[in-house]
Amino acid sequence: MLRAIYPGSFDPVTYGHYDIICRSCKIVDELIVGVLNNKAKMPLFSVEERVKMLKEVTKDLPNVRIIPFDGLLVDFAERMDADMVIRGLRAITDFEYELQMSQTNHKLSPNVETMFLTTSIEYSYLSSTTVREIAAFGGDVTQFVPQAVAVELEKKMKEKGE
Ligand code: COD
Repeated sequence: MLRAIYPGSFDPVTYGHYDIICRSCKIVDELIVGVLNNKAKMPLFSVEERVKMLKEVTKDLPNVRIIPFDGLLVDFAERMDADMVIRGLRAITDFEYELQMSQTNHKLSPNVETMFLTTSIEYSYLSSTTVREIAAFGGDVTQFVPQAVAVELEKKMKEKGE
């Protein structure tokens, strides 16, 4: 039984994240999408909202679970009895941060291995930050995020008066 954690902020989940989720859940028996609850990062969506969107988007993937976490990723991985952490790699700009993170996590807990999946070409430019910015200026985000997320983004921007 191979269990992996795919951790992130997912603020909000994009087609880039969804692509990594779909590809990962074919490799492992169980994929836990770990949603960071870090209020210091001042996310646009609360952790509950991000979890709800991820559950909606992954509802047809039977071996995927969505679980919020706070604190250290290695502690979460241990609690979940995970065999590895999966991360997505877009461009060389991701590499330095990801390398540092995987090596730090490995130092903190030698049991935690990180596996990288490279982005699919069609999503290599895509990030939650860009999506939030497009939505804030009233742009169409439907080619970047699933429909359910686009609806929540529109609601959120109206709430914020943007
Ligand atoms: N294509 C492919 N992959 C993508 C795409 C895309 N278009 N967009 C994003 N991704 C990948 C990212 O590279 C990442 O692997 C994953 O999807 C999630 O991305 P984000 O941006 O939602 O999440 P991050 O990078 O902000 O998540 C950071 C963590 C929450 C994992 C990290 O901060 C953490 O582990 N925090 C807990 C505290 C801790 O343990 N700190 C010590 C770690 S060194």
